[in-house]
Amino acid sequence: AMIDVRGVEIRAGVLSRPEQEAMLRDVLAVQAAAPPFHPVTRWGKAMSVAMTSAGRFGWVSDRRGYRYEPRHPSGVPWPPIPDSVLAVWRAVAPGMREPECCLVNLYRAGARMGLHQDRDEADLSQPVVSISLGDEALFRVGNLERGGTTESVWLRSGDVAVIGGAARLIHHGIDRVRDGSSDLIPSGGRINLTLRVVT
Ligand code: MD3
Ligand code: FE
Repeated sequence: AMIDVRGVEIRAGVLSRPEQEAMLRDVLAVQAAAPPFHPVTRWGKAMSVAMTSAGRFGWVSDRRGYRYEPRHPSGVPWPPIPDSVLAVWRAVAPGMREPECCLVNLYRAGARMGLHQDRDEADLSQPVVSISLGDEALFRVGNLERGGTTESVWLRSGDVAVIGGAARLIHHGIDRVRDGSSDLIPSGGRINLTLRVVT
């Protein structure tokens, strides 16, 4: 089933359990090569979500601000985006450029992501594709401008969201994660993958 929340297309249950398990193995290999870290904002506060990336570019933040970088903070290049993940992009974003970044967001109990826009990418005609694995998360969608009303929806393991067109610059965030709601990830928690064209 597909639901549309203010232009954010959420395709529920796209990935089968075996597909989720295979993707999780690939994402754990990415994490082994590029260990997750808690980015620090310009104001010196560590984010509650741990992050790493795969692809030509990864997203980093520190006291200098946030940006895309070709290397993990350790100096190693980011590992390639797994084929299992690329296959989802190609299926839901046909005719688009190939993704250059797969941002891996790791939510343990209590982690959240405040309302924000994704606008660090040079080509905003390219969509963002999001894949949820593990525990359910309460996703909030706002408006193109700051403020106003919001709508919330639960994202579940195996759901894929496609954000393009006018919705590309909408405010969005994750309010909370329902601890223990999925048994996909043995250590618990939630993993969200976002695929983006960066340049
Ligand atoms: C709507 N991640 O990494 S994914 C992010 O679940 C981010 O980790 C959230 O927001 C997460 O930037 C939400 C769904 C999503 C991703 C990108 C979007 C929704 C979006 C970009 C524009 C509008
Ligand atoms: Fe975002």
